[in-house]
This record gives sequence, C-alpha cells and structure tokens, in this order.
Amino acid sequence: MRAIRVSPAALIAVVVIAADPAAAQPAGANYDEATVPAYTLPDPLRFVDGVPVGDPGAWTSRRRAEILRLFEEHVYGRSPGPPTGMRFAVVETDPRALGGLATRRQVRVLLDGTEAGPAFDILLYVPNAARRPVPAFLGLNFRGNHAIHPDPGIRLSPSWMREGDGIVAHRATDATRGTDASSWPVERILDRGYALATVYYGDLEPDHADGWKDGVRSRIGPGVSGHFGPDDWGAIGAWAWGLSRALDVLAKDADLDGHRVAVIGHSRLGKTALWAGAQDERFAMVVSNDSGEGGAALARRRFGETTESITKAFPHWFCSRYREYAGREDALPVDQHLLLALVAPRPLYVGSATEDLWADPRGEFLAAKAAEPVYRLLGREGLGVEDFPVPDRPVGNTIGYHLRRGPHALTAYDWEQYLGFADRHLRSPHP
Ligand code: GTR
Repeated sequence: MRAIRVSPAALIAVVVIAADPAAAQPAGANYDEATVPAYTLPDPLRFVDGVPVGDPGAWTSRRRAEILRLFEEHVYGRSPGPPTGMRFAVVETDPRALGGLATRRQVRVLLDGTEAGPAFDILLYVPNAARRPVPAFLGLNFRGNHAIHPDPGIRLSPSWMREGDGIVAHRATDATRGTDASSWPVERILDRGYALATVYYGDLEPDHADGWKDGVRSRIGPGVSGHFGPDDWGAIGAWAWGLSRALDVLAKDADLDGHRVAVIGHSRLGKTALWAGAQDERFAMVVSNDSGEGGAALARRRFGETTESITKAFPHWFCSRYREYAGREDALPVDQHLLLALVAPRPLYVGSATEDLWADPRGEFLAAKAAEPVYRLLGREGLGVEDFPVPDRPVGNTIGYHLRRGPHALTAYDWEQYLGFADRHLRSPHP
C-alpha cells in the first residue's frame, strides 16, 4: 500500500466539504434557509371560491375532488381509467424461494389483453410464515425486477434501461442482478410479515423525453392520437396508473389482503407513489422517500430544486401546463401539501435525508405539517408535532416523518421506519 501525504490544510478542506451537504447538491439552487422568501399556501380547508370546508362530509364529497382535479389540470395531467380487456398470467412460481422464506410469483400483466400490446411484469414475494391474507408493500423500481435481489429465479427484464454498468445497448444483462438490493431489504420485509410486490417503472414508460412512444401512453389514452393536450398525463401519471393496475392484480391474489397494500417509492418514484396514493384510495398507506420537488416538498418554498429546474430537466414527467409555473409557483392553484392531504385519513409517511438538500427536507416536513388540518378534520392527529425534528428521530402519528442522516437514497433505516409505521397502522386484518 502506498502512503499518501496530506497536509493539515488539505485535511481541514476535506472535513469542511464533507460537513457541508450543500456542496454535494446541484449548483445554482438556493440552499440558504435565511434567503427563502415568504410565501402563502392555498388553504386546504377552503374551496377555490373561498367558501370554508366546514365538515368532513364537505371534504370527502367535494373539496377532495376539487383538489384532485387541480392536480390533474396543472401538475400531473389526467389519466385514463382501467383499460378494457386487461388480463394477467402467473408465469412463474416458486413456493420455496429465498431458502424457503417466501413464495415467489412472477406475473405478466397484458394491459389490453393481447401479447403484442403494452405489458408489465410484477415480481411478488409472499412470506411463507405469515398468516394469510398478508399485508403488502408495492413499489416501482428503477433498474428492473431482477436488480432488487440476486435471487437467480427472478426473470431478467427485457425492457429498455438507461445505460450503465452491465447494461448493453439499453438492455439488462445478468451482471445487473441484485445491483439495487440496498434499496430493497427483501428478507427483512418478509421477516416482518409483509409481502413485497415490485414492477420496473420502465415497463410502463422508459424514462426519457421520447419514452412515451414506447410506453403505455402511446397505446392507451390521449397519446394514441399522437397529441397530448396541456392537461393530459405525463410519465408520472403513467407510472402511477401502472401502480393502480398492479393493485388490480394483487387485489385478486388470495394470499394478499388487498385492503392492506402500502404504496412506496423513492425520489421520482416517491412523487409517483404520492400521485398514485392520492388518486387511488384503495392504497391503504402511502410512503414517500426523498420525493422532493413535485413530490412531498412545497413548490412555493424557494429551496433546492424548483419548478423551473424540474420542468426543464424532466418535462416529460408532468403535464405540459405545469411548465407555465416555472418561476411563478405562487400562481399555482395548488401546492404539494394538498397532494399529501389527498391521502387523508389514510396513514402517510414522508421520509427525508439530511444531505438531500435538493429535495428540501424542511419543505417536505412543512408540507406534511400543512396537510395536518385535513387529518384533524377527519378525526386523525396527523403529525402531532410542531417542530422540524433532529436527524434520526422519527416523529408523527397518522402522518409519519423522519430526517435520516445521510444522502439521497432508500436505505435499510428508511425501511425500518416504514415497517414500524405499517405495524402501527396496517397490523390488524381488514374486517
Ligand atoms: C433528480 C430530480 C429529482 C429526483 C431525482 C431522482 O435529478 O431532480 O426531482 O426525482 O432525480 O428521481 O432520482
């Protein structure tokens, strides 16, 4: 081993850089709490015309629908309903997977009922030791089902992948098996009595500007005509729609309790989990991990990523009207606390990380806090704390929140909190 000489000054510089998470974030954004301008959020408990939402019935029957429509029209776009003719086939089963810990099932979902039509693959593990029907977590993954665990029985995804280690001509090779395992502590989830279902998000739509041409949006809904209106669905809409289609299938599985399925996602897929959970009330619990701008973080708070940066870098994620709000967040008829409020009264967990300033952890906490009046109206406590917590101290009640120490990632620590939260809220079987 070769000795490297480091001067004390260089050492200090290294320490300073390591202690300044903003240094690791994309440049050009505001990371200074002192310079965040004042903003006013839309009141969740007031209709657009200013009339107060006086009781739970007014929320459930009218205000909820009003907010959902605003998110469709201005942020994510409208999604079609379930497709006609959808069918699925269990293409592989192993009752003794992972050394006997779980039953593995792989399900091919044919969205228009034809082999040639749009399709996606569900990977499902059901813990063998758990009493049926089992509660489940469902989440989209970034690198293919085969990347969540080295289990050689998982079918290698044939779908388009972003270039990277082990990807050849945009297709996965065996070298990518298990490469995303750190985000998916599969054995731990199963040991805790939960099933895990996952789908590769690229099955629904490859994540790039022209991805819609090879995804569900070119085959189902308005994109079939080759034209998207300002409030037609974007990629997040398509991915979220896919989560609902996966739930359609999981709800028919006798081993699972379709009334106790939590939807989870990290980063852009955290935005997607929130939008899926907001629209589809069959999801019994919603988990957003480091979802940031366009997810749990307030758009009006000028900290980290902004509407301008996200709509420039990822215009395909949203409906095209959303771009009109770049630099004019105050003109948006919604903000992200209203998205969180759409989950009420169901349990909602928002996870942030100290070094993920781009996602604005404090803005995520404040959005959860600002969703609380809706939980209260519906007889739930919500967060139940006033102050932004210190790192690694999870807080909350029907809304959970933590600020994990560390970078932008979905980690074993995050999962521990989500599993504990699920234990508190999804434990007892649905009547
Ligand atoms: C970033 C994007 C974030 C977040 C992240 C991710 O580049 O700006 O909004 O979604 O990607 O999904 O990893």
